[in-house]
Amino acid sequence: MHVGTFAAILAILVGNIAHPVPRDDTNAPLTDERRAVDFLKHYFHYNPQGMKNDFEEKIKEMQRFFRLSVTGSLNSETINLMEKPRCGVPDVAAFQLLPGKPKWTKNELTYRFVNYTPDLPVNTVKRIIQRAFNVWSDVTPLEFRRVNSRNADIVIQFAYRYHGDPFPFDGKGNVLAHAFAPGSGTGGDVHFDEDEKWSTNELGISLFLVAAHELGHSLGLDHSSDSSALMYPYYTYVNTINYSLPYDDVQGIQSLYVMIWSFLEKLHFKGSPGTLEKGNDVFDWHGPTINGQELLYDITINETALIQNIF
Ligand SMILES: [Ca+2]
Ligand SMILES: [Zn+2]
Ligand SMILES: [Zn+2]
Repeated sequence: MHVGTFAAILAILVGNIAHPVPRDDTNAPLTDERRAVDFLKHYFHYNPQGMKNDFEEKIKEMQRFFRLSVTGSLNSETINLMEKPRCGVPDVAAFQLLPGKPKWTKNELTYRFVNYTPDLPVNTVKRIIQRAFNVWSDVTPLEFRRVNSRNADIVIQFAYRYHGDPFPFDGKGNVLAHAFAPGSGTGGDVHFDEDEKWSTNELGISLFLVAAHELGHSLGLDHSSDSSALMYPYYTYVNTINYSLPYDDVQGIQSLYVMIWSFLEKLHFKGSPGTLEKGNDVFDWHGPTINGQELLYDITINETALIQNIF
């Protein structure tokens, strides 16, 4: 793209700041249907020219995903949800038909900051992001280390509007952040919309909650339709003091990175079930007991039951 074209697009966007949904390139106010088409294209891979992608069917798919009443029509419940603050990552992944999910093949990952939000002190941002990483490292074998080198696995950036990838931010509200699935290049990277007011509490947008959600994508998780899950696409403030990762997310991340494997390997060496301490974590393994064709393992981490039939 020529620099001139880029500057022209930027000028159009800046001129459109008053419009809540600036993805459109005309000055006409968006009708609900136009807005819904944009929404479905971005989040549900709706292709208006496609053979099977009937608009009504896509609305139904969206309503099913969010557990709304499935009417296929643009009722107020559906329109309201489309306009709430949320993550910019699609709800239905483009690579859904490919076998397997992208995940990191090493347990020690590095991250670096490109910049910091002016909304909070630098040390507060560092501490919040570290806490957001801890949410995931607490329940997996993953470990995260902040580095300054350019080739960090996860690159964290605060940006306005166009910022070098095909997913420009949209000004204050609606899209808050996005992240890329594990991989090289931009894989794992997290971008926050600097037009949001980032905060440590319910005034503004909680940087901790959004960061923890986005890092879920960085590690390979998709969106969940469980509205209590951290990986639910829409933002809801919950108290972040002593934050505990919801069960849906624990299950999700442990289906990708199973702490149990290294634990069981060690126990198999010893040839018997038992207890193992790793850092502050206490693993307990009993079994197997036989249930039909299945071998059941009774496993707890810090006295929380985790997985039973893992083989
Ligand atoms: Ca935004
Ligand atoms: Zn998301
Ligand atoms: Zn981006």
